[in-house]
Amino acid sequence: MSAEAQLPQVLAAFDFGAPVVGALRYGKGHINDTFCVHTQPEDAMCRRFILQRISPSAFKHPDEVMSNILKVTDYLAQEIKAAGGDCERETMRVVRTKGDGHAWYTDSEGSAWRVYTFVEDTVCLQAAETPEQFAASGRAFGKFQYMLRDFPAAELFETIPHFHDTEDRLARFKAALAQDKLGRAKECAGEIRFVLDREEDCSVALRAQREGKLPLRVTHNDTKLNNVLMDVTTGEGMCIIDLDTVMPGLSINDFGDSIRFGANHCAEDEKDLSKMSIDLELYETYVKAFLDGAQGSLTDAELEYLPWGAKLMTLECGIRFLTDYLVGDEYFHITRPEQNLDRCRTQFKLVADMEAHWDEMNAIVAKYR
Ligand code: ADP
Ligand code: GN1
Ligand code: MG
Repeated sequence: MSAEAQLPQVLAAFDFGAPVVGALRYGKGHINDTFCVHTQPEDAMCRRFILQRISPSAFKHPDEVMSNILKVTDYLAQEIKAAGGDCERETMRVVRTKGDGHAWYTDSEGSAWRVYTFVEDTVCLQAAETPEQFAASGRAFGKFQYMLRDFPAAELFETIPHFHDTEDRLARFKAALAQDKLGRAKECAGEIRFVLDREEDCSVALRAQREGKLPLRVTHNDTKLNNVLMDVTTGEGMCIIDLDTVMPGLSINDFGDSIRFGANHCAEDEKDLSKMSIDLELYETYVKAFLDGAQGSLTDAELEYLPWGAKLMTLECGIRFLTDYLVGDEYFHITRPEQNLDRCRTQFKLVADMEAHWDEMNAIVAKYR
């Protein structure tokens, strides 16, 4: 059943505090089904909420996802309060169900739904319009990491096992390729070669972690620009959203995924690959901003491996898009055929361009160490 078809029972389940006047598809996420719900209190302005069906293909244990989110948002609220901030806007707030006050609702098909208050007076950008906006996102993600530096990581579930385990992503790609169940491999021989030529790279960060060089921290793991809401007045990163993958991870991956998505001028599914290249000025802007936000909490080794974070998150994401294309687009939402193949191609073009500018990427980080 479509998410829309479940809306009447789902909307009836949550305690919005006022009558619901409508719910419309919202946002550009690739994973969850997101709706914006409007309510009309009797004596106040219309209020908005974010309603989401948690993707069953991405998250096998929505109870564990919600347990993590409640713990992390409670913790952040305390940190924000202690720093004199506004916990209503600077972190997500979960809205409970009517009656039993659950943090999520399970529909008649077994899918889990949750509601957040809408963080108003913010914008969600698909691409930075100015370097300042990119810097603001970097400060916000760096600060997120800093605020969670003492969070007890053992309390968190691994919501998607092996999420940024690039070696495992490579193995799953090879399995999909061996099966080639839709006969699509012949359309992407160049992309397949690109991955196989970079097998060794897939182990670089994991080896550094195994050798004890890179520490495990509590990280966001999905630090795209569109996962931070910017304050419309100040332009600063107001609230980090999409907390489904907050779990133990590497700081270089949080840095790297932001670079992958934001330090270029190309949509993730652009067909014209000549538009894709690393913008080293934006890269430098983000390095500085992320480190400012992290307030000295990163080690020397983490700083040294930041460029690897950028390259590996881009390579890994391209491998994930390619794998999903080979198996028939089961994971990432698509709105047209071959969208996942196009997404893979932009990522690999970006990896190649990072390789061509590798010395500069390292030199920029060295300036801020
Ligand atoms: P996905 O996992 O599919 O990316 P997200 O949790 O990122 O889903 O949400 C999708 C979009 O919904 C975001 O890009 C943002 O535009 C919007 N959004 C999510 N949560 C909020 C919120 N609390 N307030 C305002 N907008 C939100
Ligand atoms: C997904 O959920 P969203 O759209 O913010 C994905 C990320 C990918 C990204 C690529 C849980 O992010 O890992 O990097 O698409 N999230 C999940 O755009 O798999
Ligand atoms: Mg998102």
